[in-house]
Amino acid sequence: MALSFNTSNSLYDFVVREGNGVKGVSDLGLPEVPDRYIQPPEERINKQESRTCDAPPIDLSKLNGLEHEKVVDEIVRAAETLGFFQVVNHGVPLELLESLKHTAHKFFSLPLEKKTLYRAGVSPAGPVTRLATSFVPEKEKTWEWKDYISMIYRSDEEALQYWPNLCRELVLEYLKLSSKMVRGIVEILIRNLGVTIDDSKTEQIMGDKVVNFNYYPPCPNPELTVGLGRHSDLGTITVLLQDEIGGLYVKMEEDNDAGKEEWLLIPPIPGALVINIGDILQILSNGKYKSAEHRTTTTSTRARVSVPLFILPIATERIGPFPEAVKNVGFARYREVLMQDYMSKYFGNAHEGKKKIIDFARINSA
Ligand SMILES: O=C(O)CCC(=O)C(=O)O
Repeated sequence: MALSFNTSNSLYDFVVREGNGVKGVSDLGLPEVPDRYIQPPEERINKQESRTCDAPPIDLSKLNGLEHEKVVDEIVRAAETLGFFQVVNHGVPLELLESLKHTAHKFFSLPLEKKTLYRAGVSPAGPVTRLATSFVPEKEKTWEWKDYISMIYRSDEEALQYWPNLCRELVLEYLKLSSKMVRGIVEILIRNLGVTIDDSKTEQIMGDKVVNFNYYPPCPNPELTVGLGRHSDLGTITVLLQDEIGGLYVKMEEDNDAGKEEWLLIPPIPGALVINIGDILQILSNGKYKSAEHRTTTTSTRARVSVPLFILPIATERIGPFPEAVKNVGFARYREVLMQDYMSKYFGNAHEGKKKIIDFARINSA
């Protein structure tokens, strides 16, 4: 098909309005990406200048044995420093993880008319499924090389009715089988703040769940584009399943001696899940835990998939630092915000880094 995208409107129509997404662009086999995908030099990812994170994965099975305290320390320390860690022996069967990746590929290979049933604002399921491209294409100067579908979990019945046929049972099974691990990690982190955790508090912190299938199709110019721009995650924690291609880079809190940003590659480890701290847990912990900025590369040869599971408080919760976490520091770094308002801020902005978003809750003098 000879498509030339002479105007930004024609590209917008093809990618966003007609729902072809960036996969549609990739399938055209263009020799170069359209200008709209070319990142400014400072946002391009220099793989050569980045190091690989060499932290070994944390073995969660050891939480049940003599090394319990050591594993707790490893989790807490990772949350306080990089804000990212990997876990193995997490209780989710490896075949299930393989099926999720395989099914994500299958979903994005569906014919357009089948996929677009799940488009934001089109699906009869309203906000329960959301097929989209980039992050907020209406607002972004430069688009991300990524399509995704979000599946928002409110009940099994709703998921079974509205999520894509192809994956609804599998994703529900994943939610069920990962819930013990998720709860265990969140409880360890909350208890370490000196907060006594009961069922209602747990629900307050992790009442909502969203699973995405992210799809990064092959890209003719990986050096000029990003799969996902710099952002931190919104919620309490995220559990990320990545495939063997990899491409996830995390920003270290401190710049290097030359005053330059340092990005670490989180390498794919067979069978592991990546855990990262979200903005809300940074706020609840009064800044003790870090929600790190991260972003992803694109690749020229194969499509990459990843499956994040976002754990977040329900929209009506008021979120502010736990009094115990304030006491530890002596003052509050964040004010209380309504989760719904924080979400509106988050989804109303392009991926331009964490500061712009979390400053919404920051107390200026802190
Ligand atoms: O694809 C990845 O490795 C990261 C995904 C991610 O950060 C996100 O979906 O927010």
